[in-house]
Amino acid sequence: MTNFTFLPEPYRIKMVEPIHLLPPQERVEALRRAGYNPFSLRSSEVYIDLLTDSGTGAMSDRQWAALMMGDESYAGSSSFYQLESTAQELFGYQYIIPAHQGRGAEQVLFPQFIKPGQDVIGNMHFDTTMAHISLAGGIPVNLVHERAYDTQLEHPFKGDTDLDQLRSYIVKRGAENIAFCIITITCNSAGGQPVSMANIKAVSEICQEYGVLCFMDAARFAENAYFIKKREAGYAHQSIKSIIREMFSYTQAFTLSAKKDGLVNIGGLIGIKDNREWYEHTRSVLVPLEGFPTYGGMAGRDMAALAVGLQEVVTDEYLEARVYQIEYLATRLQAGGVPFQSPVGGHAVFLDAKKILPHIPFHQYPAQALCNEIYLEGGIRPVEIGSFLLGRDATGVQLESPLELVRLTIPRRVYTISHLEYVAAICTKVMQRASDIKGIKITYEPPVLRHFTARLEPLS
Ligand code: P70
Repeated sequence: MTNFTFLPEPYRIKMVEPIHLLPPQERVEALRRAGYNPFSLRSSEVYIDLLTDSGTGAMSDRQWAALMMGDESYAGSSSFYQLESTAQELFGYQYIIPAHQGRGAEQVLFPQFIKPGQDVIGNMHFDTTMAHISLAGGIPVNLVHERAYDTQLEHPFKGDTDLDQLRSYIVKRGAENIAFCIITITCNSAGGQPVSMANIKAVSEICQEYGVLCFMDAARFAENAYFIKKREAGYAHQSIKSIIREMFSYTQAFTLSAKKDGLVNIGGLIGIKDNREWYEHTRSVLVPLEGFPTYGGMAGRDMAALAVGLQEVVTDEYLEARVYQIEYLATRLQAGGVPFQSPVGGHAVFLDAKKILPHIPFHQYPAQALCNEIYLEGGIRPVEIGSFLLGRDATGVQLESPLELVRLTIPRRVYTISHLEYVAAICTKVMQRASDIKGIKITYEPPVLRHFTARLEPLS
């Protein structure tokens, strides 16, 4: 962990949204009603909501002002052209296509490239990305370096793809059986871990050598660029913008959930570097799925706010404060003896439930049990990233996740250091009674993406 001096948030509060902590007995009842699945809690039952950093951020006064200037024209909205030119300039891509959110972008782009039975390779696919690859008939394959699975191993870029594995996988499988490679920045499922520039470049070169297309899942592109600036030799004096330009120069297309580093509550983008044919085709697929190409599922005002968000997110001042909050929480958790994926990434601290609850086997969902205890202790809502999220194989057998993580996801510009102090104190208290915590079992589950709506019950 780096030594740091105290860094106050670079903003002040202009409007407040009250939050309330329910009394302990009401939290017990709320969790029971929610089927021991924090996704089913009402937000009014949550004191500090760390479920996700997606669409939960606070917009700036400049973004709210832009919202009022949104052009709601169905076709040719001036808000779209503002967004298009901002994104073209930022990413260095010729073609920008709006979508309602990241998975909207995925469902438009992916099926164009995937033939049934082909693989889609990458460092580590996020779960909606996996779902869209599978829906298009593809097979998602993760080739992240194995150090991502060791939560105590210090390495600056634990989101890197294993280059030896990448090469041997392409050779073994045959390039014709691979639809494309997609690099997820930052690597969410491994703990928001960044990918180095050297690795992005090398993945792109290997793909090029074998004729495999190389794309980016770019949800947290600015946080990734910040880590390159801070951790990778040769980038300390480069601007975030020029780092972003270089990162995207190595890929041919991207999907982007604007709900993260776009600093807006809803929105997404597809970027195509220079292939006119892909662009024309993508636009025609967009119309029935997401909408006309100058709105693609977004309101004019949301596109206007996103154009401003893309400018704010690339400032050093914003990114420094963003990453500082995560590091601050990590430092306080470390002081309380709570183990987590280290070093921390850009959007969350991922607690290591395997280490905290070694007595609970994966099929009793230790990370889900820990999420529930954190809610009961202090009204904080984390999310499970482990075997409960992973699900079952085709024969119905529960899969074992290599990592059992509890994600304390920090929304952008929403909470202050004092909220994070509280979060650390609550997690430390739960840690102290960890040996008394019991596993949990599923009582109802839907067949796909079960973690959103499943119901569970604590084991006695
Ligand atoms: C998250 C959310 C979304 C996401 C992502 C990457 C790398 C694409 C998408 C899809 C989803 C989530 C998870 C748990 C609780 C709530 C929400 N990630 N690629 O929090 O984008 O959501 O806009 O369709 O991380 O990590 P979109």
